[in-house]
Amino acid sequence: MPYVYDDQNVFARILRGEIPNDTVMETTYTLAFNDIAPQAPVHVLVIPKGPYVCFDHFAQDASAAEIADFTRVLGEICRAKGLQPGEGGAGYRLIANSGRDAIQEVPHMHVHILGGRDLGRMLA
Ligand code: DGP
Repeated sequence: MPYVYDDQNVFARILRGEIPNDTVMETTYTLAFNDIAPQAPVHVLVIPKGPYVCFDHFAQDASAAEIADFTRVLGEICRAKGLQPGEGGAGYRLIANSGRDAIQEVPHMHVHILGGRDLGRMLA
């Protein structure tokens, strides 16, 4: 069944400038901003600007340029925050809640970057 995108979801409204956000990085295809209810010292949400409901939708339908840009932004933010394990940082966790069982709250594809503390063994 094809995905149906709800353009009234909160991240669509952020992308249209209807709701303010604390932007961390913006590129042609991607926006990153601080989570409104941070679960760690670093808690950034990275979203594609395109209308993708969840990770599966993005992985299927996004262009190679969108996917490459999104991935690059994830890495750049982790490095900019000093989390990069290969360069002396303590690491980080990326989470893409997708669908009902993952309790995806906002139906616009997003990846959480969490870091800055011991995140434990739980996934989220
Ligand atoms: P998820 O369960 O993966 O769909 O998480 C959605 C996240 O979005 C959650 O951590 C809270 C965050 N969030 C919800 N509304 C807003 C908002 O208006 N602004 C910002 N910055 N974050 C929001």
